[in-house]
Amino acid sequence: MQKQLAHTTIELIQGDITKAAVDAIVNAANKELVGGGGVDGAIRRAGGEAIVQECNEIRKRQGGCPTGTAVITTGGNLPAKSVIHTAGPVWQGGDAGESDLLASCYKECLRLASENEVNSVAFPSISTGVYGYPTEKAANVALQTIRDLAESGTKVPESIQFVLFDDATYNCYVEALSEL
Ligand code: AR6
Repeated sequence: MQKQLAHTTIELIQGDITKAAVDAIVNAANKELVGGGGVDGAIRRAGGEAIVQECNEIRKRQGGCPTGTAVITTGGNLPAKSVIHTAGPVWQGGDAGESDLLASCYKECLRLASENEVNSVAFPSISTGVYGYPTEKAANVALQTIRDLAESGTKVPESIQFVLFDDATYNCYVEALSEL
């Protein structure tokens, strides 16, 4: 499924983000930038040591990647040239600023994308795995944040994909995009 928002096409795909042939893929990382499971583990395995090394250098230089912010590294052996790592919020019931922090992840990733001449970017469903953010709510935050940016005239990549791993997640994003 896809939808045009101003100059940006949003496309929903079911699959494995490590295979995405785009300028940059986004990693649902942690604020320490140490490898984890889920999509983070898959990206580090497929991308190789160059990604791990750059994350280690960033951690030494600036201490990591606070929740709601993002950093960019090489894509190593991935088809994507770069990986944008962002740390999503851990779901704590919804009253701990989770939605603003999740929106900030999408904004910061897209800001880094623009600064680095990224014309096509692929996102996973940030925070909805280990971090427990309800997928339906997260899909609305993700898509509404991108729509607001695209329609405000902020420079955003021409192509934004969501590469969603499982049926339930894909279906939540289809529903949210249909209602956008
Ligand atoms: N391609 C696309 N999506 C994937 C893939 C893949 N190869 N593998 C898993 N997903 P999660 P979080 C989906 O847990 O909730 C890590 O340990 C998965 O099904 O990866 O932000 C980090 O190091 C789910 O829909 O990320 C952090 O410590 C979505 O990606 C922590 O987990 C996000 O699930 C971050 O947790």
